[in-house]
Amino acid sequence: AAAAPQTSGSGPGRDRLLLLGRVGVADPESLDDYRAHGGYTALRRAFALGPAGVIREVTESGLLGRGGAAFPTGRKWQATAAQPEQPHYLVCNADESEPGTFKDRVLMEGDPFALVEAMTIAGYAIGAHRGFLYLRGEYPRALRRMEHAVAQARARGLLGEDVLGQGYAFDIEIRRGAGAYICGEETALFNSLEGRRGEPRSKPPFPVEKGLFGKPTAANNVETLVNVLPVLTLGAQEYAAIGTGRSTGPKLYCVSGSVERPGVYELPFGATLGELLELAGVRQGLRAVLLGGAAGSFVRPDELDIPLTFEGTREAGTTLGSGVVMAFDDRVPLPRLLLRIARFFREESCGQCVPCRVGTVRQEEALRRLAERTGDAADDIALLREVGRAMRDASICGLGQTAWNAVESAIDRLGAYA
Ligand code: L3W
Ligand code: SF4
Repeated sequence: AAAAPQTSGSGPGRDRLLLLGRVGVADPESLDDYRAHGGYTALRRAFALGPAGVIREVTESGLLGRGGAAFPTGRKWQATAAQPEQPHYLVCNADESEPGTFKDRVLMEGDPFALVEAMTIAGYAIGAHRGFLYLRGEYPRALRRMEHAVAQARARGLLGEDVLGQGYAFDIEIRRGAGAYICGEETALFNSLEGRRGEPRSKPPFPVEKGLFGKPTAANNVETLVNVLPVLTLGAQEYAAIGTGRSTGPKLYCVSGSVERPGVYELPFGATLGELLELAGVRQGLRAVLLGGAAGSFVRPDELDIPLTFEGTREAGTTLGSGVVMAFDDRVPLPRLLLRIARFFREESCGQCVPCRVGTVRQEEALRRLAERTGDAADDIALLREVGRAMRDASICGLGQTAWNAVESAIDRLGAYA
């Protein structure tokens, strides 16, 4: 996976890359090169603003979480900072495991100091002195780069007892995941960090109140944190002018499948799906696009004018998720693809709650019968709907709640099995 060739276009945020600008340009192993390319100006501005000033900027920027759920980052930080209980923790969710995602990997491999700087700013804002980077186990190069960046920052006084001589103590611990998709769910991730089984906890209480080790915790995705750098260097107003009213700033997209140039693309919110696919070189015979990953939904080739914003995709009955865009041409057998998605959910269900544990098995069985034409198609589709509803309504966490999304959209929007 690599940062793909980008085009400029016109309008706010189109003239430069705010997230990928250093990827493939600055040496990811050189702190000096990072600084020569604008590194650590955001942290200096953060110290000048103070923690409350940083939270104000982030809130006014309109930054929404990039892990898939689009929660306002300023509100999360404010709620964590306001908790009287100590200590506070920062957790960076780098357990990027959604099928079709590789944007956080590109950021960590290509611009690791940016994440170190952004985590330091987040820690400062929420009043934390320890930050944990929970890194997907299957990302060895990202691990090496991040370990090197943390060590360099520590050696140069940019982490440790007295960051930048400002009297603020902050350090980062890197922990590797062990291959379980569910550990990307924030509370399962906390359990994993605490040495327990990686099973989601019921929410509320939300992590801002009781998170890692039961303490106030802000958990943010890698891309969310890296966005804080342009928020501070541009200022909230200039940042908020990029994108649309509700979805501000730049967004990374992981484009894969039947395209000429798969890779990570950066565009301001508001570009259309068709525009993105054109950049990636969509092939002839496009049959469907899976938006939002395995937990997302399929759209048809006649729906490419969907604006890529959180609200625009919602209005179109789909989701942006964390920015996965998988294109499929008419050579891809849809029933086999759906079966593969179902297998993923069945394998990755943690098994803690019945609707998901049993539902993901029943879903895969019905899809297998449909793919192999060994049952009654109408009965199996009715069963899928019933099981899907139960999973959506009664599962504890997002995995079970979304395990039927893609299949449902394939039946209703693409006419699979019709
Ligand atoms: C304080 C409240 N905090 C919510 C916080 C909550 C969490 C965030 C979002 O993710 C998404 C799904 C898929 N006071 C709060 C509050 N929060 N209310 O806001 O919360 P939530 O529960 O809406 O979502 P979530 O369970 O954290 C689910 C996406 O994740 N997904 C896959 C993601 C995969 C990747 C990847 O591989 N990189 O990101 C699968 O379901 O889009 O929308 O922090 O604590 N009142
Ligand atoms: Fe585990 Fe699935 Fe329940 Fe989530 S919904 S807690 S993955 S069994």
